[in-house]
Amino acid sequence: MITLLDYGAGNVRSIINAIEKLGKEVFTAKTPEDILNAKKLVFPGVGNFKTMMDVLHREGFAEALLAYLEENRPFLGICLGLQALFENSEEAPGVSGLGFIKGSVKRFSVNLSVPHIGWNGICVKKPSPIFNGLSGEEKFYFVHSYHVVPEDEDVILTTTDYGYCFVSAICRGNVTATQFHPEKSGKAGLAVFQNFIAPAHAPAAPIRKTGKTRLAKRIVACLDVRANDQGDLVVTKGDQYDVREKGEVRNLGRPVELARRYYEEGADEIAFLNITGFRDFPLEDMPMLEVLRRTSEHVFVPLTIGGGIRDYTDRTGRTWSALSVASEYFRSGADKISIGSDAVAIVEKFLETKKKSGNSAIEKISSVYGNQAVVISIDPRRVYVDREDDVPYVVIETEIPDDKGRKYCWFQCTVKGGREGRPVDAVTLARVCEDLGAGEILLNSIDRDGTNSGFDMELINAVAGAVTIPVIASSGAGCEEHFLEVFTKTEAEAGLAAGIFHRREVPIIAVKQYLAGRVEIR
Ligand code: 1PR
Repeated sequence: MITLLDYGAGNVRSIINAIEKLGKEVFTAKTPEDILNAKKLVFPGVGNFKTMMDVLHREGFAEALLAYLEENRPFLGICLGLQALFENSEEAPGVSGLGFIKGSVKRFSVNLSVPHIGWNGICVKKPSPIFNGLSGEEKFYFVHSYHVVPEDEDVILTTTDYGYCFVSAICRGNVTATQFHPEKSGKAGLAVFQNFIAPAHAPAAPIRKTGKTRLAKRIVACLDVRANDQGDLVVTKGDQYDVREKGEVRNLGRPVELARRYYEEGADEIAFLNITGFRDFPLEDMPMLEVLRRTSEHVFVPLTIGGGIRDYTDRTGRTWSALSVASEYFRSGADKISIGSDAVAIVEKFLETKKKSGNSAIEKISSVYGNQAVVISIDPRRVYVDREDDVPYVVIETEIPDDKGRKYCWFQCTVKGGREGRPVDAVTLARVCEDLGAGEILLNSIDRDGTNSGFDMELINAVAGAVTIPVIASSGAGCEEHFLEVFTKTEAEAGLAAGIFHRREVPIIAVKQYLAGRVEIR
């Protein structure tokens, strides 16, 4: 029996699923005594350092946890569960951590996107049974803006490079804690859990004295999901957002099965977009929650879910906040939520009032679950103009003139699945959303969607150049070369595709094989 300390933030379902997949039962600690009685304790953390420490103290968990650690009993901390062991964090000045390890937690100070999101390597600094059977060359999934800085070098188990070298796991006696998420790190992550439960009879990963690790470019498989005319939830795919063919919604497969297939084929992340979420009541859309729950039983890479995340009033007159909708998605297995239409409304309001309301879905969800959990999905369309100063938007000079020969365009944001254009451009939208607390941009293009003609490089460069958070390039992938192009000619950190994967035209593995040796991949 493994005891899990769940203080209520984020996605612990994946951890439970990972441990259960390995044949162990998980018991969730509800009282400090449960911690003291644990045989093996897993402490995952997501979100904000202060929120976590407040809850640990309020529930009496902090004292019990420290007592458990001081007795050198088996412990696996994950992400914030590593940071909690330290004395303090720059994320919450004045708030004390558990102080079990001397040292502090610092924000990344790099000329790179922060949060550090994605698959990166580890340099193992001392032998540990937690890495039994691994080569030490595997990549693990990270998502964090802060990293630990221990005073005592002896506790360092692994380091990772992101701008500079930082400590990505520590170990002191039976206490091990990782900055990366084993529950989201595919087979290598499952091996870490297995070793925590019962170390494999295999050598520990070799120690690496030198060498740097590199963050991989991510390949994301996207599943646009909606009910078809018979009421079944299906994966569909549009051409420039039109998902109907001969009047019928295209049916390209079942969401859970398809997600599992993409995980097995090596997808680094899976995104589900509930494309009619804007007009449905998402919390009544139980099949979608069920899809997430069932997917997270077998898929151990990050899951993003989008569609319908906004404040709304249901048929009975009850009001739901965007935060409560997001919370339900996180509880059902999502690691990140993505906001589309509502982000446009939020930005329009911000531009009108010139101030942050503090109440928007972006601000609220990021303050509870962390910036990294909030993705903004943008659905822009090119609008051509004669001159650069014709419109009050960010205009670019384009190498792809329209049929009238016009060489300037802006990228108009749309809502409701591209049905309605709004007076805001994609570059401004991305900038404002970053400022409000978004952690990542999923950048679609209605012009390129489903065309197989390649990503819109000009759009991606315009947006990626305006923000410091990671950008996922989406729409138009037709072959392996398109991924190479987007990773070498833009700052995009991930490439997303749908049609070519669903139709089995280009398998994920073919994309990976083509990129290997050309760009860093997992
Ligand atoms: O507005 O917050 O309810 O969210 C709705 C979400 O659904 C948005 O993220 C929006 O992008 C998405 N969406 C709405 N309508 C459609 C549609 O297709 N009719 N799908 C839609 C967007 C775009 C991509 C697609 C890529 C790659 N799909 O995610 O997967 O373009 O496709 P490709 O590789 O085949 O070119 P809200």
